[in-house]
Amino acid sequence: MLFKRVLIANRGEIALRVIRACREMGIETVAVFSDADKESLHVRYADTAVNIGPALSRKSYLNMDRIIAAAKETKACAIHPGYGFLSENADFARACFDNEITFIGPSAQTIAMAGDKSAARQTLTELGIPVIPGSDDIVSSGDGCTIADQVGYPVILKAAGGGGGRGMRIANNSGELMAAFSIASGEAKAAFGNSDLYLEKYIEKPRHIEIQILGDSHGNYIHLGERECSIQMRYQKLIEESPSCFVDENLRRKLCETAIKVAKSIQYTNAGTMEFLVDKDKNYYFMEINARVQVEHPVTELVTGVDIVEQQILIAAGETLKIKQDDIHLNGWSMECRINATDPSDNFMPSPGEVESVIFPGGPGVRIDTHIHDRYMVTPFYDSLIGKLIVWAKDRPSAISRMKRALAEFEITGIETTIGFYRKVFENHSFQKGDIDTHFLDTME
Ligand code: MV4
Repeated sequence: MLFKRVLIANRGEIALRVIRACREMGIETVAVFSDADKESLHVRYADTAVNIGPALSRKSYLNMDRIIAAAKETKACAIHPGYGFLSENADFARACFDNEITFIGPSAQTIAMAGDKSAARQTLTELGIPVIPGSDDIVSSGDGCTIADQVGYPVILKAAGGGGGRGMRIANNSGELMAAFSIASGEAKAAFGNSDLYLEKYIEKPRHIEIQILGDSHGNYIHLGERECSIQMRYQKLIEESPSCFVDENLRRKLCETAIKVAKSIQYTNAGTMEFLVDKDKNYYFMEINARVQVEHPVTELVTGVDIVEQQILIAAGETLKIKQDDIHLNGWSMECRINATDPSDNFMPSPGEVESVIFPGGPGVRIDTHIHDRYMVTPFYDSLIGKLIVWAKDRPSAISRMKRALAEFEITGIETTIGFYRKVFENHSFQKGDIDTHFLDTME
């Protein structure tokens, strides 16, 4: 039996995305909201809404007890966590389970395994899955030098306690490595309260390519092809597309087989993403698992025709995947621009304030996922993502033309956004040729 009522433990565009899926499936919805989001669309669109506390995330959207209590009060039988907030929190998944509420995501155990990079690396190496050559565990500067000599310079130090690029340091020789150790461990200690470091061979100018998978609770797995996510700044993705023009049939088969192998090895259920770094010679290395629905999921939806959020709900309800691998064909090309309330002329600093007016693009092949509207107040409390512009067309050149057309129609007044910046990116010849890697924006003029 499908769920009667689902609580959405999130806000913004992803809360709307989940509410829309539920509504189409005939499932009632419960929104939760902070004091800052009283007027938000997710509150209006849901059948019921519960205030869960002050604006600060820690006191509302991250407050497990308040959210579980809201689910019980409203008799919601399942919770969709969206992305961010509690979406990859094993304790929250377990708290749901303990309260007989279905968490729409992987099990608490699987989330914990996905988050334990050292354990994951060990398991995956044993399975013959390519991981970046390096230390299997945290290293001292002495062992680090030995391993660096084995894998060859340049190498990169990464904080064991964190992610998102903080505490990372590159070294081109043993002298630099010694200095990098003391800087990186200090940074790691300050940022994550843990000075432990890993060492890896540094992959120069890699592409970030990820595979979307679905796994049900009966051991069935399918993949939905890749997403190219190399266009990023300071580890924040800005533009994503599917498929990737760098991925040929051979590489796609290998990446997708590997992704499913990883998923099976940790009995991954629900929608998930396996992230890879791919070097210029098409060597690929597994990096990490994203145990949630991702911001960029729409590009996969538009080329596969699969509603990923609907699939998450069906899988969580215990249904068997009805889609078979042979049903999946990557059709055409999709691209997404993340619309952020940030100022490109001021180092992409957050630029909260009131949206005075907004005019959305439309027409053939254009999808907008957003919670903003005229007079919407962008507060400084949450992520600066205020919407996503997604296009579909028959091939990459047509998708680029369509995105340019949509960006030209898009107008937001009252706050700074990334729209104008994307107009420049889509005029860039290297970008148009698909000649991109994770450092593309560092050097784009
Ligand atoms: C790397 C790498 C090159 N070589 N590891 C950045 C965030 C963190 N999750 C992993 N990151 C990287 N790890 C090795 N051995 C380059 C990056 C990297 C990157 C990765 C994914 C997406 C964007 C990136 C931008 C710069 C660097």
